[in-house]
Amino acid sequence: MSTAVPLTPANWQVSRIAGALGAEIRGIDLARPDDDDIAAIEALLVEHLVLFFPDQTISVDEHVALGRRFGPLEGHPNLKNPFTQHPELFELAASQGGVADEWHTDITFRPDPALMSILKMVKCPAFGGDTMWSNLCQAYDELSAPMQELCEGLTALHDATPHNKPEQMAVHPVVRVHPVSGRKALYVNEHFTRRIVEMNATESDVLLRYLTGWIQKPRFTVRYRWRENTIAMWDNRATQHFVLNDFEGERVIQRVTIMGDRPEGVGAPRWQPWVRPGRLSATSRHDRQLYLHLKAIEASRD
Ligand SMILES: O=C(O)CCC(=O)C(=O)O
Ligand SMILES: [Fe+2]
Repeated sequence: MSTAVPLTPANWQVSRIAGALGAEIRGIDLARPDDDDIAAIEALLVEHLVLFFPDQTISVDEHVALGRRFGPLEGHPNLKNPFTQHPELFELAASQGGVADEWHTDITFRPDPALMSILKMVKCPAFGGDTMWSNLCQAYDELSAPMQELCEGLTALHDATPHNKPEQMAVHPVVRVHPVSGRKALYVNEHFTRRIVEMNATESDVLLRYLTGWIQKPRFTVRYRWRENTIAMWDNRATQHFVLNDFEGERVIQRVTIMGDRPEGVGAPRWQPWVRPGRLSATSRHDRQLYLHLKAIEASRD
């Protein structure tokens, strides 16, 4: 197998737009990418983590076809999709509450969260509504060595409470290893991550608050000012994103989501899941969700 990095086609212009992540790409027509274009995009995505392609007037069919070139697609597991002819296409409209103004990696309440997403800006407001992304590899790299070591040994429980489905849960490593670049990424987010499995509830709250706030440091981020018909692609294995809820009027995005990636940690968790000592009490409720989920995982193994 060749390990050569695919070359960026000579007629593309690639401009980095922030120190941490993000590049704008011009010179390609995403309605008709060939195999070399797809390979070049995959390589650029691993390098820059989020790519922006301005002035791409692709149709819904072309958007879905583009997504399929990168892997199997999936519509949103919980949120309603108005595009019945394309169950894989997901639309968010501000007029229907579709503003994702909390930092998150997509769909981490699933055992196999999204691998990447391709978003088209369909209607954008006259001002505001920018989206931010954060580089989770840099956020990990800049932690102190003892904090890195602690985090590498931990796992966390994620759930779909933001979609009113707290029963949908998954456990992931707190530090995941990117399957292509091999870089380590800090893999907890304020939207879906509920609990560090190996810690008591108060320790978990403090550490999660710290880590989910840490990834928001401006130095790790890029902020993108949209224009209609810009396509964005992000590597969902190594980024979080956030939409600024500072606009008036309508804002509509359409997204296809490439699924199927199961996060790998640095190694097995270094500690056992937290077990509350002593008898049941009022505070036992803080461990109930964790306890029930771990029992369900155990039962499914039997
Ligand atoms: O509207 C955006 O810019 C991004 C929305 C979002 O969180 C997503 O599509 O996953
Ligand atoms: Fe999102």
